[in-house]
Amino acid sequence: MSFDEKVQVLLSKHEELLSRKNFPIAENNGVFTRYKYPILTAEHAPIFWRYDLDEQTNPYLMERIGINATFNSGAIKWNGKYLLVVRVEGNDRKSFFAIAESPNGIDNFRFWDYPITMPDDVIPATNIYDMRLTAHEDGWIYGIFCAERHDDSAPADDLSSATATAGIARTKDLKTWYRLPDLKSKSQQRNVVLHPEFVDGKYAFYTRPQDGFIDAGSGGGIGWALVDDITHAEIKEETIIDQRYYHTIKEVKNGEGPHPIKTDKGWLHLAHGVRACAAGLRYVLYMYMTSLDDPTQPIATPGGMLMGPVGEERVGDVSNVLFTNGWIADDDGKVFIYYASSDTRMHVATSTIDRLVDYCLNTPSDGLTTTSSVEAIKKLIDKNLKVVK
Ligand code: BGC
Ligand code: BMA
Repeated sequence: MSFDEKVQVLLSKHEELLSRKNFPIAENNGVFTRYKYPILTAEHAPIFWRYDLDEQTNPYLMERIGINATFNSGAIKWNGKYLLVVRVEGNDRKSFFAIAESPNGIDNFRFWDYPITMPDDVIPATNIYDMRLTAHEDGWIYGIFCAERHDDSAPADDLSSATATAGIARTKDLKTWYRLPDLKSKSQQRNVVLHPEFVDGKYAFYTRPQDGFIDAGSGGGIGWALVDDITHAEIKEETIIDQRYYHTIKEVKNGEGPHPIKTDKGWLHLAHGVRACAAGLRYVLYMYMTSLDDPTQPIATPGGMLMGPVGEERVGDVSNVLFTNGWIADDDGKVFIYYASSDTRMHVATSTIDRLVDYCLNTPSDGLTTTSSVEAIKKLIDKNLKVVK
């Protein structure tokens, strides 16, 4: 095969993958529907990001820049298209952001030609990841993401200690991004999300205070903070609005997913919860709702997980992980939940606002003990036996 023919084979195989139709999986629990194929994998990265397509400089047609994973993506509906700001990770373990666009939200995701050039002028970071997108009522689209740096206060031979800070950037067109100073906070922060509306005339952030780079420690859960000036954002006071508890799916850590969706019954939240086990940390997705009048007040706390890793989702670079930082609600009430499995690939699940609100309002809360879980099941059995017997 000639060099040109080999290039054609590469391109046509890639096109086959990109244009593959996705299918809903028949079995579902009435709450959400999973889809057969992941919507983005490392193989979806454009051929021209990875191969040098010049026979003179790459006679073996080898991959020159390997892509390892495509995961934890922010999401936004933009000019009628479903856009993800994907966390792409190269073989060099550096993450960067790149936009992938789909006409229908469930398949045919294609990366824009270039990844995002995120200005690094404020305080350079070693790695950036997990962007939450917010089209704020101030007219800007914000991307809040984790900026990670080596912890220089660690002993000289410790090359693993790091710090996590919330990076802030904004854009009007998703192409040119302006970087603002990182969020100032007494503690380290990951999973910081900007609320879409002003609250008391201020910017409102969901936060996740943490004692160290990994340990949430005394940081009690998902927090909330009002900020006067987004161009010099600083957390002065932080209230915990969704707490962690012993022996729950969020015992070790939790974090806000994408920003909540406004519904007529309250703000609908999607988050992740983490517990530790012999296999390491297990990440699952869960939901809660807060009041429209006071977004710091929980009004529904369905117990347990909404989704946990199943099948091939369970295995990857960091196994046993589902993570989400993007969803899109269409005007007709359909919701596209974008989630990543095992820090490796992206998936979609669909639902509706009505179903998710119903799920939140009618799933029993976690009573925190076996006894109360059994009581909740018995209550349902009592009700059902009147119907089926
Ligand atoms: C990884 C993140 C991870 C964090 C904490 C970072 O170095 O890039 O994916 O969430 O460590 O484990
Ligand atoms: C975290 C997150 C994600 C990642 C997860 C599992 O702390 O912020 O980046 O998906 O760990 O590795």
